[in-house]
Amino acid sequence: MTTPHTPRGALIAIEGLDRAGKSTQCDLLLKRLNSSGIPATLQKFPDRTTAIGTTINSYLTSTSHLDDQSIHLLFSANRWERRDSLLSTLTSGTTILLDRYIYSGIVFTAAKPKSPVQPPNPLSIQWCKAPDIGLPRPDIIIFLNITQEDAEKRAGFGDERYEKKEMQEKVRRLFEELRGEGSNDKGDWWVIDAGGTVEEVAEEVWKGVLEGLRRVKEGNGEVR
Ligand code: DGP
Ligand code: NA
Ligand code: NA
Repeated sequence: MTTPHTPRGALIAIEGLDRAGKSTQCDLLLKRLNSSGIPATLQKFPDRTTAIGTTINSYLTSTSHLDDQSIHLLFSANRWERRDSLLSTLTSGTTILLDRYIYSGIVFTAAKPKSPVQPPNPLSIQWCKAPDIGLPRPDIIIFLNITQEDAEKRAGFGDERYEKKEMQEKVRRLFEELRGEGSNDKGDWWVIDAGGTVEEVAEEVWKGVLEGLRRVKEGNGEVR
């Protein structure tokens, strides 16, 4: 007797600079997946609801200080503490949308000013990547691309620690660098112009997701 086989869910990461509209687009995409018969759920990172997330939140809102290395490891730990639940959700056939993931983890730390230290540099890309090794890899990465000018015009810009022009410019360059490494990462990057209306962006995101899912199915035929 064979057990009926549930195809696994897909892991879809949404990345971008601050104020690119990630959370809005995640909500819309979540609804669209579910109404299209693809059961899906949302996981936001950092997940500020856990004990580690509470520490991260007080760091981001600048009510506490932590050295660059410690906060980096806490951001990573915040993803690790969700790993089992991510994997079991995927196995049960539910697709997961990630509002930020390891790519933010890498670039936001690597963008920080480096202290003059002996190699190995503790803020190098290589160092930044290390603690996330072993976390589930996304099938699809959507990058919402917004200009610095547009980001600054959006409500709330500047509220949190990293929302400063110089930092965001470094983050932008580092994201470009990571995307350039594309073939090292199994997941395909879909770069979407996030300067349009909410509806226009949502349409482009949807097209990217459908095409991404099609490619994954072509690859292993497993995903829902
Ligand atoms: P958000 O809640 O999506 O606005 O993210 C809060 C801020 O934290 C945002 O500026 C991006 C940054 N961030 C997200 N994930 C990480 C991470 O893993 N490491 C670091 N250093 N920063 C992160
Ligand atoms: Na933010
Ligand atoms: Na957000």
